[in-house]
Amino acid sequence: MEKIRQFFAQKLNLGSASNESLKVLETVDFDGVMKYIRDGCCKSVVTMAGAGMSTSAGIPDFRSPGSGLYDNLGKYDLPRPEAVFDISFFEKNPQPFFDLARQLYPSELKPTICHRFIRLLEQKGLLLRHYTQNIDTLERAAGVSDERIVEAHGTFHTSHCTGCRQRYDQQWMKDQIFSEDVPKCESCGAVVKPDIVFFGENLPSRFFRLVQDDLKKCDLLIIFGTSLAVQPFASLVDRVPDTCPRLLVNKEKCGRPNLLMRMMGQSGLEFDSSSNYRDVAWLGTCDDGAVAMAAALGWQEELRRLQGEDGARPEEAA
Ligand code: CNA
Repeated sequence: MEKIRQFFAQKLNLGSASNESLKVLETVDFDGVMKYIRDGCCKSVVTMAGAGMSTSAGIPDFRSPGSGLYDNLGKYDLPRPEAVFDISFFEKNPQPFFDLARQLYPSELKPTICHRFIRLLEQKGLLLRHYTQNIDTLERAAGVSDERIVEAHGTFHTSHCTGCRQRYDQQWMKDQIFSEDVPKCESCGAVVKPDIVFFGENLPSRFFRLVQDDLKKCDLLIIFGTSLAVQPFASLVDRVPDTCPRLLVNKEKCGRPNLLMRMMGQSGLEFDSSSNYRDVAWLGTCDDGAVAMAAALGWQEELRRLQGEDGARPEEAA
């Protein structure tokens, strides 16, 4: 009965009294979340990441005004900015995508301090899973283990021929991108496409396989550097238990659902609502946020040591 009351109270936004029993943070702010971690209240942290986590590695995001990709596609004469990542457009004309990839591919793939923080969460035994929309492989480069990462929008790590499905590795694709040609399969001559998810393609089966159980178990959700504008990824924030605190580390507050999302039953993040009992926004860069968290948790030295690493995973370095 209590559960039913709580469900309706939350849906109807009835206010703080009804949420009191769901509240696990002493204070609904950054310090409250840090205390929750320090007190050992969470063991299954899920992190969500977007392009903002990699901008300090020299990779622009999509939507930041001025520096974001969507503001800089004029010369490609596209029907709309998103077309460059649209599978039906790519099938007809892959050139703009590879031109853009050449421009964007960083000369050095160096993880940021925030990527190292994810590795540190794993080393501390707290990271249940890291869900990333990023395709830049920087989590791998930071040494986060494969089993902890879900690359929800695919990855540049591997590529496949669109004809015979032959697989190619990241170095092969990088060499092709810089050869200024559209990459073609060495066996059948068809276009080779990086294994990233274009608009109009399905997300990897690994995402759907893991998401259900992971989010049910999640006892702290940390969201880094995303506008939460792309579905179904953005809807993950709604799938954690009602008692799970949600910390956003981003340059701007986001996560409020639009009308369509509300109609689909999504509530999103509640920072400024009077009934908020668990959502915290830390506004600033992902790197500064990671450093602030490490300081609050007494992990600075370990984070500094990880940052000094070259990124090779122990098994690769051996
Ligand atoms: P987005 O919509 O461009 O949003 C980025 C968000 O990050 C915005 O809210 C920014 O304000 C914020 N932001 C930018 N820089 C920082 C920073 N240094 N610290 C904190 N916040 C910052 O990007 P999303 O990831 O939300 O959109 C999803 C798309 C973007 C996915 O499909 C990705 O594949 C795609 N993408 C990925 C990459 C990458 O792999 N690095 C780069 C560009 C786009």
